[in-house]
Amino acid sequence: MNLEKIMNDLEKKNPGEVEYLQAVREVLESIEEVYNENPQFESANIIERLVEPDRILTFKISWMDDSGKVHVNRGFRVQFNNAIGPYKGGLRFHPSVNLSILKFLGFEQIFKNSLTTLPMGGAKGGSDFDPKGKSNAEIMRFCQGFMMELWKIIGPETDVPAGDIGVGGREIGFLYGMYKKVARENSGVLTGKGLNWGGSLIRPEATGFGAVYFAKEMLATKKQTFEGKIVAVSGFGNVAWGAAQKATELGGKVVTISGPDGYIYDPDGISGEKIEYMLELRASNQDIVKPYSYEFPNAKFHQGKRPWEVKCDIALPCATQNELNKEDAQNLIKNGVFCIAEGANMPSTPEAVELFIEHKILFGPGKAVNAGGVATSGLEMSQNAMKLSWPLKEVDHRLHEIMCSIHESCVKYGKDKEGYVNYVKGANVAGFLKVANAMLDHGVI
Ligand code: NDP
Ligand code: 2IT
Repeated sequence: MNLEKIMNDLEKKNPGEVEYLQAVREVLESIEEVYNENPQFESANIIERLVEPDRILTFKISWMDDSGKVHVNRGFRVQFNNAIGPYKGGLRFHPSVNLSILKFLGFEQIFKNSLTTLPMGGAKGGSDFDPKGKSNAEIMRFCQGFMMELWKIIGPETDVPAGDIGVGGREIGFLYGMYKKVARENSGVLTGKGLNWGGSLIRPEATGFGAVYFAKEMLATKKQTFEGKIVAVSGFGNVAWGAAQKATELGGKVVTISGPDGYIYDPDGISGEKIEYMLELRASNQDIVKPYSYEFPNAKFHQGKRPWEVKCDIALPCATQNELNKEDAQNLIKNGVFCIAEGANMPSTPEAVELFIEHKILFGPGKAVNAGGVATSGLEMSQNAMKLSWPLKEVDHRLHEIMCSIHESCVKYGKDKEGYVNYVKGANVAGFLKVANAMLDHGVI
């Protein structure tokens, strides 16, 4: 593999798509060795076929706000690769959404979904719509407009979207309502649905719970547990909430949450009613981390700062891409961190990842650590196909088993001669091999 030539060609073809190029480079660097050992991949031109999405749908959403003003947003669905199953991946509503971000997320999703052991291809979609400060009625009208375009290319055996940043249970409800009206079927095309209409128990918690289950496995390789550990979490959304809850349950003390405006340090630990309060904050659609420090006076709000300056044993970045840079990594290492598990997608910059690996710290990349979300989406699809619902214990047990199996795959392909597990390499190689071999089986299509 001529990595630099591939990257140069890709940069020319996709100018300015920084996040997408970053995600591709990370995967290619990891798989270079196994790719070169298997000439059948090169003969079938697997890399060029893998980095090009199967198709991208771009569309316009015009919608009216409560005052009668008309707005226009852009919607996307990137169907990246369906070698091992129907396209599957979330929808993100955030003003920063563009094609580069959705292509990076869709590309990551191919390997993440492959790791889950379930038959799901990779996709991502969303819009530059900003849910912040919008009323329920505005959100509903926007979701309906979005689905009026998206429904044409999705289906329970074709492409199954779910949530991501800015898309939670409420949005999935509005999207699903419109889908079943126009498609005239009720077979569960989205995941993350409400429990009364085809949703799965544990799906809302699954990404955060799964991330902590994965971190637990990483810690066990060093005979460590969460018990008594100081845990720094970023974000205060769906993933951060589940991670904080499970880390606390396992005996850890979560001392931070964050938003784009800064972070909260709570020396008493963020647990119980405080975690519930996080949910209230999230649901309010406002700029919101600050109110936490009014509600719980021992907690301090650090304006414009990130939680990585706090002394902690375990760091769980659960907010967004590139939210932990080289300087943050240096701070964490200096303060004695020994495990980083990425609840978000690509939250650490390549320089930060390099530092963690150089210092032989337990570092779990997003596509392995946060795969519990999409895995439980896969379990929701299974339940919908069987037209039944599993009890909570069964879903949680399956999620736990899947996270252990992903951990095993990472160790299998990532352990070096000295016994250090490079989870980035392990996850990328394991994810890649399954997809690449499926592509070979299917011929040139
Ligand atoms: P949410 O919308 O529920 O929460 C995202 C959180 O991150 C919000 O608190 C948001 O605040 C905050 N945030 C956004 N930008 C920044 C920033 N620049 N700095 C600090 N905080 C920021 O999304 P999720 O919890 O669902 O998603 C979080 C991450 O997890 C994303 O990377 C997502 O791709 C990933 N993920 C999600 C899965 C899921 O099942 N939901 C599954 C796997 C991964 P604000 O809204 O104010 O900007
Ligand atoms: O990034 C992700 O894995 C998600 N947002 C969840 C995708 C899904 O289909 O459940």
